[in-house]
Amino acid sequence: MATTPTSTDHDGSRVAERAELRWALLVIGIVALLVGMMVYMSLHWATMPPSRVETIDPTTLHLAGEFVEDNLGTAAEPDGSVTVRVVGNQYSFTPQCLLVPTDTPVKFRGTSADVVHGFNIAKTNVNVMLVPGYIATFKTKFKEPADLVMPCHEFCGVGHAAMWAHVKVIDKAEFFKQAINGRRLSCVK
Ligand SMILES: [Cu+2]
Repeated sequence: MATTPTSTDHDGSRVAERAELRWALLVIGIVALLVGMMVYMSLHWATMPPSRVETIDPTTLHLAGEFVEDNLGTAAEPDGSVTVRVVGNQYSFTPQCLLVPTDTPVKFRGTSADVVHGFNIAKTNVNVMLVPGYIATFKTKFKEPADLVMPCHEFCGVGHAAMWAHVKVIDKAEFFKQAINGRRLSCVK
């Protein structure tokens, strides 16, 4: 006995068609929203460049200015905060161990001497790119003493995987005992 399509089969395919259409519209909507966001952000950035861009000549970092070797590391500021200056180059960071206090506003200022490097301190929100020619800044606070690792997270060449440093967070009182007379501190041994 031959079977003929019943009206129920017909309804079923129409229901499926409608469901497919709904999902297709949803996907088109999401794609349109993302493209719209990209267009908006591109235009917004193109018409309003960042208000504060600090540039620096990456070829003379070691000769003069803020990033000469004996100015790198952690410095106590008169307002009680600290500034950490760091340089990335293929394939290490200088200093190799950053010393910072707990419970104190810390400002990182970093740059690169050659290619783009990543500045990331594990288990914290510190995450910024070191781009040659620009000074990257990042403000944060560390809650408790810790030994943290700081891997480069931007592929920077064949030695990238070996490019990382340490961050040692020590008690605030102990830190400021060491930081007298404007000394630049690090935990490099
Ligand atoms: Cu790297």
